[in-house]
Amino acid sequence: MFPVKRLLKPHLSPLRATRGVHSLASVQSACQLPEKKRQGLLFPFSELQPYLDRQVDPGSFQLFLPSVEDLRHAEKLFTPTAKHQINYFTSAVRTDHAPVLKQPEVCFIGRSNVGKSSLIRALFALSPDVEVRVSKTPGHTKKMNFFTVGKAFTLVDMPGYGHKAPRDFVDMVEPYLRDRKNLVRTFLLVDGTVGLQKADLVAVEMCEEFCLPFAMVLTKIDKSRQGLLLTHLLQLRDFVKTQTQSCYPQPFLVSSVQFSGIYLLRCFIAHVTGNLQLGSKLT
Ligand SMILES: Nc1nc2c(ncn2[C@@H]2O[C@H](COP(=O)(O)OP(=O)(O)OP(=O)(O)O)[C@@H](O)[C@H]2O)c(=O)[nH]1
Ligand SMILES: [Mg+2]
Repeated sequence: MFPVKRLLKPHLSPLRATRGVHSLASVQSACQLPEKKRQGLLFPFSELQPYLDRQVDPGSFQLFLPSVEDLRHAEKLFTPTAKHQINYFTSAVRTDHAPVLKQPEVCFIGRSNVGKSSLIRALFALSPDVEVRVSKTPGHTKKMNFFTVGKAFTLVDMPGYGHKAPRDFVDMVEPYLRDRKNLVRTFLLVDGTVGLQKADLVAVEMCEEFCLPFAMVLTKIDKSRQGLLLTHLLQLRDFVKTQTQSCYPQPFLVSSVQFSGIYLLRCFIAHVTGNLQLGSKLT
């Protein structure tokens, strides 16, 4: 097991300015909290489960259920070292300008302001000098931004669709989703305070049309009352079950502010990019 200091102060290149690491950025720090709080951060569904109707099977919300040890192993991928650097790589406005990379890639799409950049910033919180820009103003991210995680995988932050989104969202994102050979998983973010919206269906249709393996993520769960959040979660699960073919059946719950679900999502990314077998060490 890593000593706490090592996790809170990961090795950083001396050439890069270092900002502070969030106090909840690591599994180790979450594990120091009281049991209920820890469980809620590591496995956010546990907070909603007591409110679930007995008729509803909780299993469908816990299909991906790694151990805390798995979460710790996955976290190593998100912890920079001299040999394993995490960097902003480049931006592109067109797929044919996108870098040719061999590593498996994951991308984040969703409505403008849903919290894509904030989520990526939280995933990279152990590498705080990687700059991921977020804004209160919708339509902030106007390009596809590529981040490399050592030689393990690439992560792409996409511009949003909907209100004030770049006009060419479809022109930019559709060819990327259709043609990107190394894309192994698309994360489609849905705002947890409002649930699935009409505008989200465009993105769902794109993923379905190209038979992309994708997963839904409910964001900003710190902002919703638990009853409303559970309603949105159940709606989303039912939608995925009945209306999609290539979506992972379990929606993920995250708060990029409170760090709920961040460790679990890191683990899922490590797993789908082929870097982590559950129950064993990093591959
Ligand atoms: N309370 C709360 N606010 C959040 C969370 N995630 C994002 N936000 C806020 O939502 C706003 C939009 O966040 P961004 O991450 O920039 O959203 P985006 O999806 O990247 O937006 P575009 O780049 O415009 O497509 C910002 O004000 C964030 O602080 C969250 O988990 N909880
Ligand atoms: Mg953004």
